[in-house]
Amino acid sequence: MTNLPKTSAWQALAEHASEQREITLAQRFGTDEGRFHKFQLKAPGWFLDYSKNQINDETVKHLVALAEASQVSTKFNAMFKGEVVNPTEGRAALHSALRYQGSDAIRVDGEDVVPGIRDVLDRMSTFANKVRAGEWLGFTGKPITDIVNIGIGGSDLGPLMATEALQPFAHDALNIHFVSNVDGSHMVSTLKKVDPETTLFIVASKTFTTIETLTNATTARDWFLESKATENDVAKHFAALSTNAEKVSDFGIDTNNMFEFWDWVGGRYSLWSAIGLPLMLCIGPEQFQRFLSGAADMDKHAKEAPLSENMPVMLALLTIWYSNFFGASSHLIAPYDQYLHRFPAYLQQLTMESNGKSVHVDGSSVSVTTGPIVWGEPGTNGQHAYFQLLHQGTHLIPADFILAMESCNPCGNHHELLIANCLAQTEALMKGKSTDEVAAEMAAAGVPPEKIDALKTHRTFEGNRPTNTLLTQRLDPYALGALIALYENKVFAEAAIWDINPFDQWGVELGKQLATTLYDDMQASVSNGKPVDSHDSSTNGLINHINAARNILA
Ligand code: G6Q
Repeated sequence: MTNLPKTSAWQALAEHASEQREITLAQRFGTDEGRFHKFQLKAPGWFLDYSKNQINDETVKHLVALAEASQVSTKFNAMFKGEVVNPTEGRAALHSALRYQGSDAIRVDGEDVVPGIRDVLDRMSTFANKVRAGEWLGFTGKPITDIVNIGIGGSDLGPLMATEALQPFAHDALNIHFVSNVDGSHMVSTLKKVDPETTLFIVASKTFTTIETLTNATTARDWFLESKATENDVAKHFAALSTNAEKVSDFGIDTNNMFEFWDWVGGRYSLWSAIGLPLMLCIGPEQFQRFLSGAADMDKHAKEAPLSENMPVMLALLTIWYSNFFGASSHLIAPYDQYLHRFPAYLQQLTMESNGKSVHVDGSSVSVTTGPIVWGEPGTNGQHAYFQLLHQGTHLIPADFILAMESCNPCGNHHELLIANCLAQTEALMKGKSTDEVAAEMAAAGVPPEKIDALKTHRTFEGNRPTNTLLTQRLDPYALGALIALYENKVFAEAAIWDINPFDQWGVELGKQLATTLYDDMQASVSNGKPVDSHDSSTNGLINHINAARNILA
C-alpha cells in the first residue's frame, strides 16, 4: 500500500508549501526579474510559461524529487513499451504506438502491433481519399456530401473536438456531423440536414454494445431504408470503427467497411486509431499524418526529457502542488481559440475519467485528493461570464491559458485583441489590484472620498491566482496532435504519482448497467400495468410518475 503523505518527498513538499503559501505571486515577480526565463519550457510545437505559479527554485526541486520517488520515468517507459499498465482490465495502454513514427517493434503478448496499426491506417487512407475525391458513390451514384459519426464518450469527444479544431484544414465539400446522445432529438435534428443518397454513416464503438450508439445507429439505418435504398445499399452508406467484428456483422455492416482497433486502446485515448476516421475524412490522410507526428514527437519528449524540463511532467506536478498542498479542487482550461471550443469538454473526459479514482493500483484507499474537476470555455467568452469568480471569488482555481500566436483567419486587429485579452487576464490574475491602488485610481478620477470608502473593497482584486500559458505558432494538425499528447502524458504522470490506474472506468461501466435494468423495469410496468416497486421510494415514485404522465399505464 502506498502511503503518499508518509513519504519523505511528500513531507518535504508539505513543509515547503506552508512557507510558500505566505508569498504572493506579485511579491515573487517583484523580487525576481528572471522568473519568466527561469520557469519556461519548450516541447514539440509548444512553449510553456509557468512563471505565474506559486513556486520558486526550491519548489521545482521538491516537485521533481516527488516525481523521481514515484518512478514517473520508469512508469512512462512501461507504458510506451506495452507493459500491462491497466491491471484491473489486464491490458497495456498503447495509444502511443498508434502514432509511433519509428521502426522498432512494439510488442503486446509477444506480437509486434506496429504492422497491424499501419495496415489499418493505409486502409483508412484509401477509403478517405475515395470519399474526399467524390469517388465513393452512394446508392444512386452520387458522391458523399455528409458524414454522420455515431458514437459516444471516447468514440465521439475526440474526433468531434479535433474536427472542430482543424476546420481551417477541412475538405470544403464534406459536412461532418456527430450524433452521440440517445436523446432522439440529436439524431432527428441531424437527419433533417442530410440526404440518404449522399450520406455516409460511421458507427464508432469500441465494444459495439453501447446502447446509445446502437440505438442511434438503428434509427439511422431505418431512416436510410425508408428512402429508396435497399438492404444491399447499406454497404455503401455504413462503415464501422470497432474492435468487435462479430457484433459489427450482426448489426448488418459489411466487415469490409470495418476499420479495426484493439483492446489495448482505451476509449478516451482512441482518437489516434480508426476512431480518428472522421478527422481523417475532414483533413485528409496527409494532414492526419502530421497530427500523428505532433503526438509522436510529444511522446518522445515525455519519454526522454529530464523531469525538470519535461512539459507534461511539470504540468502534472503543478496540478499536484495545487490539488494536494493548496486545496484547489478544480482546474480551468481556457483556450483563447474559437476552434478549440470543444477542447475543455474533451479534456474533462480525458482527465476526470482517467484520474477520478479513490483507490491505488493495489486496491487500497487513497489518502490524498486525486484528479481535479476540469472545466472551461474559450476566451474571450469566459471573461464575460465566470471569470468574475476567478478574480474575486473564494476558490483557488489554477488555469491553463492556451493561445496560437498566429491566426488561421487573419482579419483586422482581431488576433491582436485576442492576444491582448489572454495576456491581460493572466497578468491581472497574478497581480491583482490592492485597496490602496483602487482608492488612488478613484481619487484621481475625482470620485468623492465617501464613495471611495464605500466601493474600494468591492473593487479590490487580491491577485495571486496561478496560471500557465501555453503558446503555439499556429493551431495546425501537428500542434493539435502535440497538445493532446501533452495532456494525455500529463494525466499519466499525475496518475503515476498518485499511484492510481488512469486507464479503467468502472463508473462509466456502472452507468451502462444501471440504465439497462431501469429501462427493463419501466417497460415491464408499461406492459403489465403494475407500478414499479423494486427500487427505492424516490426512484419508484419517479418512474411511476413519469409513466402515468405519459399516459402509458394500462
Ligand atoms: C472511454 C470510456 C467511454 C467509452 C464510451 C463508448 O474511455 O470507456 O467513454 O468510450 O462508453 O464506448 P464504445 O466505444 O465501446 O461504444
